[in-house]
This record gives sequence, C-alpha cells and structure tokens, in this order.
Amino acid sequence: MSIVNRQVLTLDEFTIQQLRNFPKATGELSSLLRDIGLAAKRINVEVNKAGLVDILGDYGSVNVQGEEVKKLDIFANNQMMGVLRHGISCAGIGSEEMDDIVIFDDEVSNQSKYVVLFDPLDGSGNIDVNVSIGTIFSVYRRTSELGKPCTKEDFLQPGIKQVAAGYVIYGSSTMLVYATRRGVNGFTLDPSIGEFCLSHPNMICPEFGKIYSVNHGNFFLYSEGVRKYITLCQQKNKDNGGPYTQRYIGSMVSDVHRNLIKGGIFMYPGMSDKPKGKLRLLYECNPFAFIIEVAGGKATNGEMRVLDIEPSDLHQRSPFFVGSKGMMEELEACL
Ligand code: P6P
Repeated sequence: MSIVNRQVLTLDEFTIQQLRNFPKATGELSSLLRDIGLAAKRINVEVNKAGLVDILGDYGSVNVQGEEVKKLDIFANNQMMGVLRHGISCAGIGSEEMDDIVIFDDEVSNQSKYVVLFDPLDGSGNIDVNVSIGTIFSVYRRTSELGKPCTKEDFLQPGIKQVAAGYVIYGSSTMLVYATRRGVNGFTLDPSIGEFCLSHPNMICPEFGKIYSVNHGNFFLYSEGVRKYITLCQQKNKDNGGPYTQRYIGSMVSDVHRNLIKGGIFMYPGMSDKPKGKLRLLYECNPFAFIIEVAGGKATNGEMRVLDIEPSDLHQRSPFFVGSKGMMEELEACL
C-alpha cells in the first residue's frame, strides 16, 4: 500500500489552505496562482526541450508534427496570457513581450478583481547556453470599476499596491516562489505527479550575506558611490568577514533567487550612458522588490524605495538594488 505523505502540500492545497485563513476571500487569488502554476508547467516542458531545438525544428519553422515552432519567449508569453484570459480572476495583462496592455474585455474577465504584469521568460538569451531562466509576475487589485474593462491605470500603480508577486525558475529543478503580505513560500515541481510541492515554507532573506551580484564589465560606467561599494565588497577585514564573493550569471531570476536563500545583494545600477539602467520597473524590479521586502530585505533605485515609485509608463526602466537588509544599508552609506 503506497504511503500517502500528507506532509507535502501542493500549490493548490496551500493556496486553498490560505483561503481558510480568510473566510471572506473569494478564492480569486488562489485561482489566479493556480492558473500561473499551470502556465509554468507548460513553459517548463518547452524550456527543458530547448536544447533539442535542432531536432525539433528551429523557432519560426514548422516541426515534425506540422506545428509552427514559436520562439520560446513568445511561447511563454502565450501560455501566460492564455491561462489568465481563460481563468476567472484576471481582467487583463501587461507583458514584456507586448507593447501595450491586453484588456480581456469579456463578461467574466470584466468582473475579475485582478490584473497581472509579467516577464514571460526573463534571461531568454541564456537558453542556448543552458543557464537557468525564469518567469516573473506581479498581481494588482484593479482600481477601475468591476463589470467594465480594465484600464491602463490599473497597471500603473506603485509596487507597494501589489497583492502578490512571484517568479518561476527553470533551473536544476523548477520552482515557483510567490509572496503575499503574509509571507514568501517556495514550491518545487515534482515531475512524477506534475504538481508544485511546498519545499521552502516562509522564506526569509538573511540580514547579511557574502555574495554580491553585479556586471563588473560596466564598472567604470557606474556612479562613484556604486564603484565605492563594489570596491568595499572586495576588501579584506570587513566587519563581517570580507571580501565578499562575486556571483553574477546574467539571469536575474537565478541571481536574486540565490541571494534570497543564501543572503546577498543584486545590483543593476544606472550607467553614464543609460542612467535608468536596463531592468523594467513593473515586471522585473517591483515583483522582486515586493518579494525581498516581505522576506525581510530591502530594494531601492539608489535614491528611494522601489515600491514607492509612481510609474508613468508600462515599460519604464529603473536602476535596481535589492537584497539583504544589512548589505543594502552598507550600499546606502556609500551612495
Ligand atoms: P547584463 C537578462 O537579459 C536580464 O534582463 C536579467 O535577467 C539579467 O540580470 C540582466 O538582463 C543581465 O544584463 O547587461 O549584465 O547582461
């Protein structure tokens, strides 16, 4: 007789259990997270096949089954948009892959409470070298009137208004990590049952760490304060046992996920030729800022708390510093 291990909670069981703590909750957020989990499982299958693209047909070609093979980030975008459009919880989406928001504008979607912003496949340039990549998502309660189509203003809320935020990392294992105000929880995909299982309950970002993540190639493009902090990270006899270790693999989801677990700081500063840096505020910086703050860390743009920034454009960029509270305070002292 197989032993049913009731200790392992699936994502669905966990979100429904959370519902029990909020009797007035409608279950829409739980349903939304289940939808995202489904999209993640479908994206995971294709990401894991990416190395076989020569066999399965290159992107833009027609594969042996006669299907058109889409670029992986377009595929991921369509999976996320598809599950959210056909769910009951989302009125519309904003995506890194699309110029403007997509307003679902059907009777059920117009009654839905939430809108979702996402980067469907961040770091997709790393696919062909087999480096982990990820999906990042951010959930807001609509400010527009229920029963009517969602509006652009629903998407341009400051990050502090996020109801939930999370990411999926397609790495040595596939994990979905999401935060609400109640905490950050990590779920690892068990391929044998096709379910995300609670593997990292109540994730806390260590107050200090020994890892700093930044693209050193841009060192002389950074401000004096940033260069001062990077140099500090490399010095011996620091009060917490420096020098630190530099870890940067050019895939934000992987770098920030590692630093969340081990402690550390991730930096994508503004540069002399790109003062706003590279990362997008709404679907890269805000979700991670929310997750790391709920886990006890900090996130700024070098001048202010990221979550307090009032957005003006769907795809605006922001300098981004995020990580362990103690290390962020060391950085702030240098800025
Ligand atoms: P750079 C990937 O393209 C990405 O958006 C993030 O995932 C990553 O942290 C960053 O860009 C890497 O950028 O300029 O250091 O190669």
